[in-house]
Amino acid sequence: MGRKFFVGGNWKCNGTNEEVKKIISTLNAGDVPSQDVVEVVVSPPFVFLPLTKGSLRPDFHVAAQNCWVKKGGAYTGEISAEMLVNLDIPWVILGHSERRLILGESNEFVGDKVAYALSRGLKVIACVGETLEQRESGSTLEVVAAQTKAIADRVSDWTNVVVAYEPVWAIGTGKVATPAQAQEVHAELRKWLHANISPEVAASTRIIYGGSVNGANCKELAAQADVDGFLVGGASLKPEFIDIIKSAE
Ligand code: G2H
Repeated sequence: MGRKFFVGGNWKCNGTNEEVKKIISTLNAGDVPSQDVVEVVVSPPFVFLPLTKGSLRPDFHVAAQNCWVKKGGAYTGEISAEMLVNLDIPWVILGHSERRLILGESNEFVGDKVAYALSRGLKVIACVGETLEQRESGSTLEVVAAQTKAIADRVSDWTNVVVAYEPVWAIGTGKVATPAQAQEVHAELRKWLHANISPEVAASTRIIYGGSVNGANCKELAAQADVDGFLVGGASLKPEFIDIIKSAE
């Protein structure tokens, strides 16, 4: 079964109004493969969602970087899945390691968020990945399996889920996983989906790689059999994001 290449741009907590307009105009002018070949989603900070949604080319889509775990209400500082749906934002990134590690989001909490967001009709980029310590102690697969299981325990329909494998030691460090390291974990994750969910979900779910992806290293990573795209941080703020999108071809 063909899995359409997916490229996400995670702008994280960056940008001014002027800078966001500039990024959008660069994206709008970019010559990229058609939507039949690649699905592109960019994720600005919440405050820039309406601006981005309103001025971004129609073949690119928009994601929020997080949302609340249940229906909105008295949760100061949170943004609900309902609000994103109301603004016609189709995607949300959940379980990014910066939220897991800095804000203490547990596997179970991320699983609950993924299930709730899907139940409201959002599509989810669900992030998993091990720290350097976990890799060095040989527990990479155990860690990503536990993170994925917490989602699988709460989700039965995987149609609207993209899994982003982001080794924490490769995030924003310039230390990208080698194509072989990425392929190894992606293949193991797909095996896990096959054994624990279904052969169909394993074959159709996109597993994308994130962690210091740039215009220079994307081609070789994209050539790996189980790498179905990227979640790009730093380089998604720069014109080279267009080159990364082109690695879909
Ligand atoms: C990983 C990635 C985007 P960067 O967090 O999600 O960021 O490409 O800057 O390592």
